[in-house]
Amino acid sequence: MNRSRSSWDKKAPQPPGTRITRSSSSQARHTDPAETYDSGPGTYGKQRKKQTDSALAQDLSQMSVSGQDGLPASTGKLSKGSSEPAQAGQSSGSRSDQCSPTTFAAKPKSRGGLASVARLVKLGRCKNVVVVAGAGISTASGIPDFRTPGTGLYANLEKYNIPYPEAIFNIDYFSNDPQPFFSLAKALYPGSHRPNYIHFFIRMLHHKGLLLRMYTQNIDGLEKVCGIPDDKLVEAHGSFATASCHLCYTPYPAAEAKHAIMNDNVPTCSFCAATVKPDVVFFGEDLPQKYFLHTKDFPKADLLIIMGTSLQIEPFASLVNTVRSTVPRLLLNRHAVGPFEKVPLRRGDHMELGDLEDTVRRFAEMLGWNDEIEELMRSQETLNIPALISSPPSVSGQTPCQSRGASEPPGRMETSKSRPGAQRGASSGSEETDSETDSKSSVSSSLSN
Ligand code: CNA
Repeated sequence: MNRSRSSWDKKAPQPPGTRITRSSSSQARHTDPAETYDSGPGTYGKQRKKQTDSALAQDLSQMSVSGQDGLPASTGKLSKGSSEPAQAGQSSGSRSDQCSPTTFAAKPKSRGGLASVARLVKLGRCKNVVVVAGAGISTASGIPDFRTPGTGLYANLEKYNIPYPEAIFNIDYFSNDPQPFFSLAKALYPGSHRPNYIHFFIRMLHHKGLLLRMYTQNIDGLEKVCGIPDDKLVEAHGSFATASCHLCYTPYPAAEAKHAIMNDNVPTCSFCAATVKPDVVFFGEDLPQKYFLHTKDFPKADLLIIMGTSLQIEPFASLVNTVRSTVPRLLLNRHAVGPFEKVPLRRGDHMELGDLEDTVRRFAEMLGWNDEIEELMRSQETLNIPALISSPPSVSGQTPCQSRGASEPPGRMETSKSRPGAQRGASSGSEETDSETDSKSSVSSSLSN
């Protein structure tokens, strides 16, 4: 039985109840052994901090206050296909925005949104970074996304003989005819693609001890291949790493499921004989339990980076509205999506539009991380790509008919027809922290660029 959209809304986190101050979030900082080679905030002395703080104050004075709490409690609808490229609020992304750590502190006026966020990171104001990602982070690895016109999977589905694009991930459709999904799965199974610069940038966030969690919609497994540890990763739409019966959820050896699918056979459940599928979440299915970590993570986040997603799939898309209203949100994508389609942008919202790999590379250069990322990539080049398929059914940690949200409130995957109220109560808090002041300042930069 499917739960309705509104039932999910009721289960949505209430950020004010879990508000944390900047100091408490600092205490919650995650550490990593690799932090010993951290080239981040520690390299900036008091004098530089003073300089940059005065630049923040300057930004603040230039800020257009009309952006303050500009979003109505309930944001506009984002229906399928409505995410046309938005121009307003777009930062230039021009090469002139490229700044070395030294230059952007000296020339604050030339900063774009990307540089403003880079500066916050370098100032040590972002220690609980949450990354929200979609198929756009893997197109540079040669995996098509869903919705990019021309190259996206939805534009190339004739060969699957399905009535509408989403049918390929519709559980009822699959129940009736699994072949379209199995044909697609053959192309998507992990093992033949390599993580790209964007994946390694996220891994570097972890190395620096700044990654609170990455929430990915991707099912390609490239986050794990590039070394983002399991406890830092939420694969919200599942993965090919495990498999189970689509009806009774009896686990099935993933390697056997892969073998059958790759050889055009249909794996069947040993318990009820229904079709087995990889544990990729379909429309109408519950999201994995781990997804509910978001109720703790998002209120704790001090920077949200959204990359390579059209924010069209619920409930995932609404996560971006559950950070505190003063937390900077950075969208890196080809075009504006979700709340970034609104004009004016919310205070603290930045977007850098253009090719994602190019943007992330510039971001890494601003942070002074580029060499380390390239070194990391080089060191992994010679490694074999793990297939990430586990054979024993017990690896999934799931039990039949229990795994998919029997006790916890399920989040079921839906294509976004309407956008639930943004910032449910998130702006009601009255405390203002240092990081909130930064957030205003960086918005000013965004609006004025
Ligand atoms: P989507 O709806 O196709 O959106 C992708 C977004 O990324 C779009 O806004 C694109 O404009 C943008 N984009 C793509 N390439 C680039 C680029 N090079 N530079 C900048 N922006 C780019 O996909 P979503 O992730 O939003 O949708 C969620 C679906 C997609 C999930 O359920 C996934 O399972 C599913 N999916 C995953 C993969 C994968 O695992 N790699 C591939 C295809 C689809």
